[in-house]
Amino acid sequence: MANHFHLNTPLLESVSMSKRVGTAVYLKMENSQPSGSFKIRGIGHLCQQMVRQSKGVVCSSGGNAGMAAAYVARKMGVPATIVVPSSSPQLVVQRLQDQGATVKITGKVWDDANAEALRLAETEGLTYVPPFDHPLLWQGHSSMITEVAASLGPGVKPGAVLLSVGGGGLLCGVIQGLKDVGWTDVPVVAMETVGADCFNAAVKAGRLVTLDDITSEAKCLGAKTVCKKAFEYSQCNELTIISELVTDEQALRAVETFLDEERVLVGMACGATSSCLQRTYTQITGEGLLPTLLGPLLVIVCGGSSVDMEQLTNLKHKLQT
Ligand code: PLV
Repeated sequence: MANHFHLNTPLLESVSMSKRVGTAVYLKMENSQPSGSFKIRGIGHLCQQMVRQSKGVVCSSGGNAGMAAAYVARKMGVPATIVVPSSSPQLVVQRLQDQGATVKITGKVWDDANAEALRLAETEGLTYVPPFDHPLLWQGHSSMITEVAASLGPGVKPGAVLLSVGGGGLLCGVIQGLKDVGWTDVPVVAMETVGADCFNAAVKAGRLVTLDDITSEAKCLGAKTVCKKAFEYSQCNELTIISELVTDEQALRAVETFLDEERVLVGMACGATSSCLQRTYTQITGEGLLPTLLGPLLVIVCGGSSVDMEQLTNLKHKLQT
């Protein structure tokens, strides 16, 4: 068996975004991972440590963590049960089944599905694979920053990292990676959509906040409470984490722009991240987002399997963009 499941993904310079923003923009193409998103880095790492003797894994997911767990379990030869909420599109259920997983639909949002996954782990003796809240996941995700450092070469450091936040696992992994390569002074812009904004709510309140509901169409960002570690990082003086919100409409427009400019179809989570780059340099540095920019912008193109042309058309119709 290979010593890891993820790929070393390309770091591409986006000519269109660089031109619009007025500074170099680099895209870390996590959409090209075998399971369709960055999640395989952390989940692959966690499963390698925890799953060897297991009779099966159970993962609760908005979709993409489940895709990673199903892929890794198939490669390890263990059965996978993925619990998703009813808000996950049928497309995701189909893709999980295609990976050989048993899919269970429980509740309306991820938190409901997670309660069921924990119950199954207990009653069926399955290994629970969390989608975002575990140190092994963050350690696995951190490899994406080590790769970026190797791709950029010595002496080049990003001016900021742009990423999306669901439950906060990606944020924690990227921060760990920044620590590993000595880039803790690089600001992180943490993007969420309105209605899936548990990190922003926590930052504003100065404590963990549980949202009443997930009202955004960015279902894969739909955890009601961000993980404690992500919140702790937001309170840490040595790090600069800027929490930003965009509307679903803005995220969807960014998905379309990304398709036109980069010829890649991404989901709403990536749309939330890349919507930041619809702005100009002056807007980015002048509107309180970033004080100055001392290097290229690094965008984590997180990927995702919950989008196809039909889904995109449905979303456009729903949001009337
Ligand atoms: N999705 C998780 C959590 O959902 C999941 O179960 O798949 N980009 C994509 C494509 C994602 O799928 C996710 C999370 C994120 C970004 C955000 O990552 P996180 O949860 O580690 O902050 C509820």
